[in-house]
Amino acid sequence: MEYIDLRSDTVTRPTPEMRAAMAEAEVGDDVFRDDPTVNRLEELAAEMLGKEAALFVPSGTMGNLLALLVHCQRGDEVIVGNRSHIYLNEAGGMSALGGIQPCPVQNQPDGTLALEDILASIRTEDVHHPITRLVCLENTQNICGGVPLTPEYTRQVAELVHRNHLLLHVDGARIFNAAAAHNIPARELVEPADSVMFCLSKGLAAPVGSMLVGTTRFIARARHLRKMLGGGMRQVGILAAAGIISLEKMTKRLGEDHARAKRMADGLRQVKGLVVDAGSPYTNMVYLNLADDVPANAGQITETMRNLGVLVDPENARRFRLVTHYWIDDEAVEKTVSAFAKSLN
Ligand code: TLP
Repeated sequence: MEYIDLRSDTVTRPTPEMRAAMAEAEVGDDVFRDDPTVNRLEELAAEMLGKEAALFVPSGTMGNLLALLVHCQRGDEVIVGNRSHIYLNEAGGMSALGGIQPCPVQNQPDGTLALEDILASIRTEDVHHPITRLVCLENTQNICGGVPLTPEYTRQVAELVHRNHLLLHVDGARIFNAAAAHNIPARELVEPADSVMFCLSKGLAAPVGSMLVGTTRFIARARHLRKMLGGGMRQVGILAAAGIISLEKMTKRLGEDHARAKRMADGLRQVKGLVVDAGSPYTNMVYLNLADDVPANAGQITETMRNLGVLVDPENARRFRLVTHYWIDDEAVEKTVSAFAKSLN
């Protein structure tokens, strides 16, 4: 059965155009910097994000880890959202591999960290204290609803951060979704950030890979650390070829995913037994709960949905996240709404 797969935008398979480009990609040994396709992807990424240089990395998790390892020393502290991917879903890499300590600050419902909370979390100079080195923002903020942070907010955080001699890293796994939501170029969203990670392998539909961008000096150090972590890759132009299509073409169509998420949410609001989050969706994620009077739990509904050909991701016993992407068309939106209606009645 061909499933409608809403578990994540990470499930996107490469497009036929990507597969053709991958088959024909000009390649070389990227550890020698000899792969022309990787070099082109890195130049394009740096240009689109308005930074000096970029590095192709196997995953978003590795990209974020590299940023933390470059910016921080062992024993340093990083201010992160308590609902951020870096804090919750990266296997504790910063502590395990970098000796870096997270300082979690509450994510507000709109995905931001309150400026006063950031300020209050910066350690004072004291022989007892760790040194605060870095603040991380996530844009779009996944767990808060796929909500896009604004360029104004990011600028305010950057001002606070830089005034206090800290650095700002943006986990921009879905930064192009944020850019599409605000209808501005991605570079405007990250202009004051010292480093940014974004993913090619999510809504941009590449099979593998993320990009880390920043200054030339930052990227040179990240390249060294990528090798240390075992992430130096060879004829990886095969993958970069898909990434170039992600950047040149797929970034321009994300609004379609957002419109479909909106239609899906509108449809699901009509289904008795479902409570779609107020305001959802902001981008390509619909978050919803089972109403209190529904006896089934999210696991059981997930199973029924699977039997009806729709894969969904239960967040907990009562909650779902549905993510639209390149392979979700209008028909899939309608089928999803009717599968939920059948599952609940
Ligand atoms: N997110 C995945 C899962 O890991 C939860 C998803 O389905 O949303 N930053 C953010 C904000 C992310 O959402 C993700 C992946 C990453 C980083 C990590 O990227 P990968 O999976 O490439 O390591």
